[in-house]
Amino acid sequence: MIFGRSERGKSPVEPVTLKILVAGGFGVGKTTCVGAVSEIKPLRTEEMLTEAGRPVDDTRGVEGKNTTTVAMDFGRITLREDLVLYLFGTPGQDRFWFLWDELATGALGAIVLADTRRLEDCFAAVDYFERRSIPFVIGVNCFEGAARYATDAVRQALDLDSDVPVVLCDARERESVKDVLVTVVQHAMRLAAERRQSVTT
Ligand SMILES: Nc1nc2c(ncn2[C@@H]2O[C@H](COP(=O)(O)OP(=O)(O)OP(=O)(O)O)[C@@H](O)[C@H]2O)c(=O)[nH]1
Ligand SMILES: [Mg+2]
Repeated sequence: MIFGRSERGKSPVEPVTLKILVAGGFGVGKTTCVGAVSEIKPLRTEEMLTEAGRPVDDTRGVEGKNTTTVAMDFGRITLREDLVLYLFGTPGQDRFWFLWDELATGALGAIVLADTRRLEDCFAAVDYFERRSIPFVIGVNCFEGAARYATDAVRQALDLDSDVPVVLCDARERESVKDVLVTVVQHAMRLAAERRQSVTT
């Protein structure tokens, strides 16, 4: 072993690092999602929801929730030895919109988490990524007690382009979130290849 070289003399693989956003409405499971897959202790910026915030914080449908993200979540996952994702969870509340442009800079793609009981809460995130041509997939976070809808019904309700992947997931399950991340990376790669091709032809 000579200064960090592996025993067999192979040069260490320099991984490609990609930035992925985890977005969606208030309390849809963004912080949970980053925490479920991150291999490092996720950085969180949670603050207590207070009585003072009640008039501005719309907690309908998430009454059990007592903290909220005020800046971002940050985590990391190695998908393959040569591919590392940095995950940035956005704050869910409208009053933190000013942070989004900062977080979105350099992002390869995004997951928009959706709760079918409050589907309209993810409209703003969908609009945001559509306008900026940032590839995104919809991750329907299947809360217990929420009605299950076919992915095509969700696609229709959100008026999505036919090529936007919609996947069902459980934000608490590592493997489930990992599947959504693989989907977003593949989708972004496919779009990038298509865009390259349309430039060269
Ligand atoms: N049953 C169930 N509960 C979930 C799931 N995902 C998240 N939760 C719970 O829902 C609540 C909200 O989760 P968070 O991860 O804080 O949501 P968030 O989107 O980060 O919220 P904000 O940052 O405030 O917008 C927490 O109490 C979670 O434990 C899920 O898939 N199923
Ligand atoms: Mg959060």
